[in-house]
Amino acid sequence: MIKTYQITFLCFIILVFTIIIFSFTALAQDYTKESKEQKDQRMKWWREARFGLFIHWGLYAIPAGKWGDKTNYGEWIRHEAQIPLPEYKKLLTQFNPIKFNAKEWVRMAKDAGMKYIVITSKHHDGFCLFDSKVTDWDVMSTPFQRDILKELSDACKEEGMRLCFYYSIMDWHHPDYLPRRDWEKEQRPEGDADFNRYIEYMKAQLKELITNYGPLGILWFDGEWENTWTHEKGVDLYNYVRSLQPDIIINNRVDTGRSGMEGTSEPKNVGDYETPEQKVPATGLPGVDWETCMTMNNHWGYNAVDKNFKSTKELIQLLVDIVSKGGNFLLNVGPMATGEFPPESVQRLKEIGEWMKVNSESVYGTIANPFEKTPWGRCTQKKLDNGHTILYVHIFDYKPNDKVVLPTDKSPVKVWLLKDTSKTIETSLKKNNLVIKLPGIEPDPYDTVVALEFEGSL
Ligand code: FHN
Repeated sequence: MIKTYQITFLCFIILVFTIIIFSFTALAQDYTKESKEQKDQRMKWWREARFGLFIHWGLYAIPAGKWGDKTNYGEWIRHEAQIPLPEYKKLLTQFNPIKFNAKEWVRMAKDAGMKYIVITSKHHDGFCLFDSKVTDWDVMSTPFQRDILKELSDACKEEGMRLCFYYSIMDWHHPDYLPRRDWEKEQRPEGDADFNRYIEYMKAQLKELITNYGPLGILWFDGEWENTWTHEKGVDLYNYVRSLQPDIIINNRVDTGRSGMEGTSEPKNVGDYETPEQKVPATGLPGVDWETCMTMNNHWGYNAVDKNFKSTKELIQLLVDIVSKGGNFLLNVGPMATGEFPPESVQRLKEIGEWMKVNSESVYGTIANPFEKTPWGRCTQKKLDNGHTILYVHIFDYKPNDKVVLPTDKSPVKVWLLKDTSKTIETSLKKNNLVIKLPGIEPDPYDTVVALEFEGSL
């Protein structure tokens, strides 16, 4: 007669073996070999979202760009101002952003029409905005002593916002990271630095980030360009992160193939999407997923004297230009040391949100437009389940009662103005072109959108 305790022990052994087998399978799987359908499913929310908030925040917000007699620094201040590590570490005792309010940050992003937030969990200086058990170079060693990423994670969950983390491979603090900065080789000799041990440190932190704050939308890698990082290490890290959260999205900067600010990779490189920086590819990047990341002024990290902010009109037209070419827009804010967004950023996010309230359907879930040149603005398009296509005509410089010419010989089955559906809009076909006669309305100051529904594709 088998005793109860024997059955219990047998079940326990089976459970342990199951967990071990699953773990080895998950770790051994090569996620770069997934099918198109699997990737499409994983990328679905991202392709629908089109618009996200980038946040660069850390100790560098304290000097706010100023060191010595210079004021043009940003998040690279420790390297560019050649600040010895012991000097830079003094900033730790000054980090106390008492006005930080995660709910406020998430609300501002949501009200701006943004669907995901990418925040620097650790930038190149190695400082961690989260409570890491593998380093004291983190927010818990500051007077603030609150886990910023945990508070942000809770606020994102509450607001239905996708939380994503930026993580720098390059690390100017960790003793095992190589190479050292040229100017500090004497102050910080390599000693017994072991890059493979640094990779284990990175993996331990990535496990913390995915396990304690997830599920995450994106792991946004950066700092991948130094000679210690290789394609093989990139493939390994891609698979490691996917083994922890298989449906996570990872950008192309996990690997070594990024061509600088162009952000494009070679076919052999891994990463789920390309990352042009501070620029919009002239004709988009056909056939691949891509996201332009851009600052509002000239700095990623907060700089107190940089008032060169792009206007709301420029930012909205950038969003539309990027989306019209099939890309996502990741727009950056560099919060101040107080924990607040700069007022210029707050104002722009609010104004973008007012435009998105009326026009967001012409952004979300759209794909690259079918036309080459549209001098009066841009087009975005959306495929409907019934086989119809909605074309959104974005007129940047709307003149009431003017005409807009589209290079198509198709007639729409329905035409309407997003900002005022009561208006009747006349269209006519002339020499294989569709002419839209614009109603005499007060145009939107940034971008007036006319929607046209067609049967089939354009
Ligand atoms: O060096 C970083 C820089 O500080 C910033 O984080 C940008 C944002 O994409 N990425 C790197 C430069 O390509």
